[in-house]
Amino acid sequence: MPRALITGITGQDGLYLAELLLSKGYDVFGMVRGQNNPKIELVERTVPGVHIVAGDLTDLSSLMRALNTSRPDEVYNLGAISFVAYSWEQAALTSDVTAKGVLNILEAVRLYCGDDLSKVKFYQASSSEMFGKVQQVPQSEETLLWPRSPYGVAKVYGHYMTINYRESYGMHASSGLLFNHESPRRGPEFVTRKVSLAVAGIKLGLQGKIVMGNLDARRDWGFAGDYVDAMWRMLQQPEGGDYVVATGETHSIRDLLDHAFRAAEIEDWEPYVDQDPKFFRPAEVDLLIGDASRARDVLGWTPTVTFSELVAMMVESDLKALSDRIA
Ligand code: NDP
Ligand code: GDR
Repeated sequence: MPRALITGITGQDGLYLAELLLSKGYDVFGMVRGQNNPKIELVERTVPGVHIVAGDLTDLSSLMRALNTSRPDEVYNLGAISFVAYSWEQAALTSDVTAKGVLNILEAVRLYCGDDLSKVKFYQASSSEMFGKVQQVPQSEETLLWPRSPYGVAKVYGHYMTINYRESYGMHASSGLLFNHESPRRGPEFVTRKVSLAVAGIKLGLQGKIVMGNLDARRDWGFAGDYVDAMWRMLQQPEGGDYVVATGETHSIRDLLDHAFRAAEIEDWEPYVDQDPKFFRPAEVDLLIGDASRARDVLGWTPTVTFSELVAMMVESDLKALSDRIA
């Protein structure tokens, strides 16, 4: 039975990846930080069978302990401070976790492997945010990185450190340059879920309006369930590598609002949407659209959920959850 250790198990991707690996017969270990983390209950309920291990990406010895307990064949580093807007407010903490945390886990894996670095395959959750002020359209593995936030800068560090461990030590280390991916499990601070929750609330008469930031930014949005499959496929290759994972379609926040309100059968959304400068970012990433040809050709990966299906899935899920709550 293969064994996997996932950092960030309590997040959106951690849960989908754990489900996928369990379905493939893996013994799955999920690393959880903090004392009595309340999200342990979510993990136990959603993916029963996952073994919880304690650890924090800022604490190297805790990572060594997590590795010694789980004895993994594959390590998926999904843990991060991942909310871009928040990264300006806590830039140093973001750097400690999202940048230096990658070095800590790479170093822990290297020390754990000793003389046999082929023992563990490593996945780093890199991001389209690294393209920032994009230097090429669409963005591929070859596009120059130009991050626009402390989060983006931290991810660039983790990305190059992963490549460096592959090149320095011959480690099977892969970096997935994943574009935005969403689901009904997305945190409510991210724009898609903020919108799906608000639209459901407005439809049910629980909420009057939604207050947004920049409606002109464009993103390449896919379904998280598809994207964790790409992570797994990377680690099944004979060698580590870097792969863009994206749908190749881009939509504005306005398009997102259009689709979400339409999914709740509300045609004219303008009266329900306000804007507040507090949701605008000091530096914006205006346009993301990925070229995932390499993932398609080498990994045999393609997305299965369209943008409209994704938005409808999220609105329907929130409508159902909110209706159940008020019933
Ligand atoms: P989430 O924000 O949902 O999850 C982040 C996870 O990181 C949580 O489990 C969180 O734990 C954990 N974490 C935070 N701080 C630490 C720490 N100090 N030590 C260990 N774990 C920690 O993110 P997603 O699931 O959406 O994303 C997974 C990864 O992929 C992240 O690295 C993200 O940056 C990256 N990514 C995500 C994309 C997306 O569109 N979703 C696109 C590209 C990259 P806790 O619950 O305790 O806070
Ligand atoms: P992003 O996702 O920054 O792309 O990072 P987010 O959903 O937060 O923002 C997307 C775009 O929407 C605009 N926006 C708003 N965003 C939020 N959160 N709230 C609002 O009210 C709002 N109004 C407009 C933003 O300005 C932005 O342009 C996500 C995270 O998952 C990262 O961890 C990951 O690396 C990248 O996706 C790829």
